[in-house]
Amino acid sequence: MSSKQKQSELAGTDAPDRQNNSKKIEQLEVAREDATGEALTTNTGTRIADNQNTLKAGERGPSLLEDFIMREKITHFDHERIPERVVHARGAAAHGYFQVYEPLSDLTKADFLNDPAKKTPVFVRFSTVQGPRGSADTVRDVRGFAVKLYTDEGNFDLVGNNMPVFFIQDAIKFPDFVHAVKPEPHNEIPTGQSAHDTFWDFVSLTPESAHMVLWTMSDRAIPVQYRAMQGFGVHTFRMINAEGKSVFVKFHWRPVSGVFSLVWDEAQKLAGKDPDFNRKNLWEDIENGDYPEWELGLQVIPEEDEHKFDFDLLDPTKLVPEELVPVKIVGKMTLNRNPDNYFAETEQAAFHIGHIVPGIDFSNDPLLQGRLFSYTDTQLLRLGGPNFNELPINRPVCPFHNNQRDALHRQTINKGRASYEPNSIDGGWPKETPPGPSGGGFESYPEAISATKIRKRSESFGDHFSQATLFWNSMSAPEKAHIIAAYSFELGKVDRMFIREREVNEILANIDMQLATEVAANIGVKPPSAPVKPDVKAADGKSPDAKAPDTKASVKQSPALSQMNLLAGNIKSRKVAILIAPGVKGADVDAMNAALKQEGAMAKLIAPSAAPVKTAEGNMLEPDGSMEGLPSIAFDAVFVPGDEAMLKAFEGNGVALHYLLEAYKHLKAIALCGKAADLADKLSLQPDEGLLKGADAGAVTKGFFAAIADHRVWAREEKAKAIPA
Ligand code: HDE
Repeated sequence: MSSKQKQSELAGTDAPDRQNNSKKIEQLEVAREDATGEALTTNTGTRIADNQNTLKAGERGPSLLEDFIMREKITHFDHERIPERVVHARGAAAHGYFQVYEPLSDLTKADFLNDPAKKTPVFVRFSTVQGPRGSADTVRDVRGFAVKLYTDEGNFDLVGNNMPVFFIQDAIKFPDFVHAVKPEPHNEIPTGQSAHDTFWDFVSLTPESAHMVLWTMSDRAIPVQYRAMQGFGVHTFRMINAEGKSVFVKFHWRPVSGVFSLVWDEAQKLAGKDPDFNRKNLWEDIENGDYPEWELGLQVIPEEDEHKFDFDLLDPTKLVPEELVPVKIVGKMTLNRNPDNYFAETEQAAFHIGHIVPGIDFSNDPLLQGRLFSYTDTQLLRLGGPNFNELPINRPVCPFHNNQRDALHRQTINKGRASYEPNSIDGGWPKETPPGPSGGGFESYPEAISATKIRKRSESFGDHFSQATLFWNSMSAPEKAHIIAAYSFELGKVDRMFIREREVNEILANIDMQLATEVAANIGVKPPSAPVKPDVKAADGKSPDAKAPDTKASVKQSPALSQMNLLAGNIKSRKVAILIAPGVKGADVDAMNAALKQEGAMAKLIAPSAAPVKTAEGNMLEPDGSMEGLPSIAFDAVFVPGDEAMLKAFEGNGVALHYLLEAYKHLKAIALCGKAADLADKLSLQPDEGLLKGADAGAVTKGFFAAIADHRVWAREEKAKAIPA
């Protein structure tokens, strides 16, 4: 049996719906290794007879240096670790494909954006930024959203985040920013958190970070799932069409599942009870055939409009409000296959913003320009030399030839005698491809530049607060309350009072006085009477709070920034806990299960213990987990079938009672059937549109599904505060 056959039999990986990314999958197949049915050998193929005992001088004697089998095994083990990514160390990834809806020939000559029949393989890695490889998934942090598109014209890496702006305007400040947010140098505390002095010291002294810090204090920093996040290219890029005409573009990924987040208490608990929450959901959804999808959106800005806005398109701390430039949806990305090996694929994936293809080009954003240096540099250290693009996960699916040679871990065996150009010995091959409308060699956009060499930031980068205020003004009341709570939590953990004061007076008060006043009250700082001019000079030497004149295109509110407006309006891919216990009404369980399935949601049966449960009808149900093992925080909603038996199951069972109380506290949809409805009174759960009671599953389904689609019962938030955490 071929290893390919074995592979597909084991994992079902050749299912037809996973074949769309086949070019890359076929390429990876060559590197796949499957030991099923094979002999255990050394790395040089010698079959091993005893893998349990070292070669010794006598049964009780010393080990012999001669034992090449033991030495090889232990040596390899000793060298297993490579440096983790200096940022974005914790991540999870999946394979899939991208398909454009209509040819975008007016915008770009990039081939993968011009052929709707073409399915371009992708590998996408999601990550947190601050924590190490072993840290928890659900911490408050930015999420990386790195997409590698294996196009027929070379790899295009769109290395973005789940937030559309960044903390700093110039790459030279990146090491300072990262040192400030990472664990403190003397004691390596805290892990996976920005709630500490050095982070707030830096950002309170860096007004350009105000906008992005506001995003990280919002619910965007605690997504429920990767598939529930937007992705953004952040920088302004260029696209160039076959006629050589260029436009500016901003890249967006819109999740088909909608955008929704955890609540903070849930995020903190998950970090302990299920640190792999996000990566596990991604994995399970793909294994279950419930493939995460995103639509690609473009904001297109003609060259002549470059200076039309009240911010600079090159400033990465600014977004382009969708009210000024709508997002044009152009294609869809589907993730449909899990990696076979975490290290070989996810860990060794080397993303680089500098991997682009003809038809796409950079802008002069100084953060983008600095990144062009950093990504190759970091792979040299992390992956041990300049041949990292030869690793199976990084290889392009199109041919690649050049005169780069040798170095550590070289894989290819380059034939020919000439490794230079021009040459006549090998007929001059490989040869350049002149630029062309399509299939041509890469050509940088011939942007005219007349400039003086200077270390100075453009004055057009000087307004640091208007867009932070725009974001704040665009939030709904619950979102604003969460932002205030997040600043209060984080700053409350800052030991130095002068840092708390600086953040309130010089940053928050410049964004919004209500925000500053409420946070101040929560962290023991005297509420400001007026915004204080930041006591630092921006890099342009001007005061950093200078607001741009209102003469240019601007907006005061952007509904597109509020998550409340980004729900999908359905319950597809939501996770629902169906609680069961001996004597449960099996008809309710079956009815709800079927109804959820029909809507594309996923249900799990959760029992007091992991033991099988006998229904009132006498059937046996296998629970998917116990209430302790799969707590309510792992689900979007909870369903309690009838009847009296369920009431009994809750009696004297603190874990079960906590299950419902916690779901209520976290504003989740809860449906109670038959006699089990008495639980609401027992637990003093006050009725609202997310707490459904009915005779049976059929009676509650409609309201239950509507509440799940809304994701949280925000109206309950005040009442729920009384429930102990
Ligand atoms: Fe990165 N960033 N970054 N970054 N970044 C890295 O590259 C860097 C920035 C982003 O899943 C590193 O391979 C500099 C913005 C993602 O493998 C490193 C600057 C955005 C990932 C690096 C930035 C990102 C990285 C660490 C300021 C959003 C994870 C390991 C100039 C648009 C990719 C690595 C993955 C990773 C440098 C700013 C996104 C050190 C110098 C802005 C998603 O090269």
